[in-house]
Amino acid sequence: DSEKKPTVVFVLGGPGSGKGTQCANIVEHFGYTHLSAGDLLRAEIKSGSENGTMIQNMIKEGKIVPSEVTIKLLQKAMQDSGNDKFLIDGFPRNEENRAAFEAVTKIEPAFVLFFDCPEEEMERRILSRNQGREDDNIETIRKRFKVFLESSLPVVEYYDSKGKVQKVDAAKPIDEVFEVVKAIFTPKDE
Ligand code: UP5
Ligand code: MG
Repeated sequence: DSEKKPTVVFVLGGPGSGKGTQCANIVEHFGYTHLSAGDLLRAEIKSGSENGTMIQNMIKEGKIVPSEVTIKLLQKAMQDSGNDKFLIDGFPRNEENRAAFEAVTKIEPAFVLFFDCPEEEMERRILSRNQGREDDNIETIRKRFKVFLESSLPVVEYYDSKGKVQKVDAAKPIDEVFEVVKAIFTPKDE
């Protein structure tokens, strides 16, 4: 059809790599709407929806919520935003997420922003965050790391094989990471 498709950037990286932090910066400078799949799922738990308990249990175990649930939330948030440029943070987390999103929305990402960070640093950040997240305890953090390595990194590798990954060293201080991110989003002349 003739409807113009929105621009989507997938923002991926391990737990605590700084996805949410950097997305907030990108929104301020480049007019994107930030959609954190994890935030949308946590809001769904709070809303008391019928899926809430299932989502809560999966997040507590560091498991990946079924694609159809997450994709519905993302689609609704995209429609409600009125914008046509999105940072989708923390999704797709596995091959099935990726294929389902493409099949349902017919959207392919413009590129993938990948925050590369050593596990010790990510663990330190999460343990000092103190925002009351139910998955920010050492047992769940270990499970999240395992799922990231086994299921989510292959998605990054898939997009890398298509030349679509912009990899950023995320172990540096927040402002230094953003300098690199800013250059990626700044339109180049010719
Ligand atoms: N911080 C950030 N950058 C820093 C820097 N450069 N130097 C020093 N400190 C830095 O940052 C984490 C902390 O580190 C903050 O205190 C920050 O100030 C500091 P943040 O920006 O929050 O990192 P982020 O990568 O967003 O970490 P988050 O914990 O949100 O990542 P996860 O991927 O683990 O969490 P998410 O919310 O995406 O998913 C949670 C769970 O939801 C998943 O485990 C899964 O169970 C479920 N889920 C799905 O099932 N499907 C989905 O599609 C998405 C989620
Ligand atoms: Mg986050």
